[in-house]
Amino acid sequence: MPVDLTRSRVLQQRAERYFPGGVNSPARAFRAVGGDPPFVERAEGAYLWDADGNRYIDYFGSWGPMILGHAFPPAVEAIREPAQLSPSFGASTASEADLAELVVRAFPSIDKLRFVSSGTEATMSAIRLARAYTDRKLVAKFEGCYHGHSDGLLVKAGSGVATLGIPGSAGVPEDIAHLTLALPYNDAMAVEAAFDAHRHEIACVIVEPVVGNAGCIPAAAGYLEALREITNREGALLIFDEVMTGFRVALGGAQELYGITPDLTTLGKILGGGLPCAAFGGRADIMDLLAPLGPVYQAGTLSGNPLAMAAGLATLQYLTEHRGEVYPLLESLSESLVSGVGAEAARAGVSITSNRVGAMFTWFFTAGAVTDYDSAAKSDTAAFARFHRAMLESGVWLPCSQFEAAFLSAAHTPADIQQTIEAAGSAFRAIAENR
Ligand code: HOZ
Repeated sequence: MPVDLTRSRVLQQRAERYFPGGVNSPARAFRAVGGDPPFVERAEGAYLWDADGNRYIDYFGSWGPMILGHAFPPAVEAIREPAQLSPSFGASTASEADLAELVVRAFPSIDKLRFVSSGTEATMSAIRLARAYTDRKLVAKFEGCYHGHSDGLLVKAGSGVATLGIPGSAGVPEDIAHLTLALPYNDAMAVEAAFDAHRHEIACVIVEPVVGNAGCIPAAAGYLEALREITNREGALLIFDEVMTGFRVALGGAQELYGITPDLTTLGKILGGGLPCAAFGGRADIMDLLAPLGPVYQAGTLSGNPLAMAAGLATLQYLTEHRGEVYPLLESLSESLVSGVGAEAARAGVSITSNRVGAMFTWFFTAGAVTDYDSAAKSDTAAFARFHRAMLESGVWLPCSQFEAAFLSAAHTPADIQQTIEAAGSAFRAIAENR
């Protein structure tokens, strides 16, 4: 019985009158999977309800932030008071240092940080700092990694850029794009070769230490260590973009999980507990180049916004105090889900490859190992689209692209996992029968 999306369809048509594609961020449009995107009315715990009253088990979690589930009561409660006291002052509040304290405690590589409102701001500011610190121009990034939509970082980017098959972006001048070197992920030799070819020109290497924006792709053993060693040796900065992985794969992100100390880190998503908040931070000698102490300019009216600080604080406080329960729970639920769905695919004779690090994961519709963007791009995206639609029909909402990681929250229950595995079994059988 197809899920009724009548009201969502009307809302989408109305939205298209005002917004290009009817969306305020292209990853939300269902272009890669087809059909109408449900319009969300409310969410609680692991569930979303759309405008037609359909309920879904949510596996995209607002693209990452909702690690404790939607409408996490302490976060909802925490924003009440600052909302009444006025949601923005454009002046400093004590809550900024309160949140910073928790960030610095979780990320020992961060001496100082600055709050911004989005991951895009965080990464573009980190790059500017790296260029100023090293007095070099080039930036090395990896194919399929997505670091927000600033000009220089869209080169061979993942996320919506990969989903929509846009080769970079129109409107980015060649003079800017050629300052970015896009290298294959998980290939340390390619990084060595780039430094050989551009001696003393590469300011930084920016990496998602677990890729989430080409689907979930873990770093191979020794790869992040190699990036650390090469950048140290070559006098370039290593930037970990932990907008997705921060507070997710471990409280202290991928750098805690793998024991690597980057020079700069970008954070977002979970950091704001669902409100617009991100940050970049790292060694004090680099961060102190920022205005007003130093010559690198960066600013934002809503940076350190009191509501975002309050929601972030409630979320990070809970994660810090309950890390011993939350992360093992996320690990075991995610393991059951990913292996259960994998077993259903095998039973139905559908080839998939499951990648997972903690509570971020992807089922790639390809038989081969997925270790970089090229291997991810071998996925049968039409089969993924069929899978996505079938899962939605069964009340399970996955990210609407093969090239976006799925996320699980601490609010998901074993019953949700079981329902999802059963839904996947039916979806795989339908795909197999149609073949
Ligand atoms: N950058 C997000 C996915 N990787 C997309 C966010 C959105 O479209 O809401």
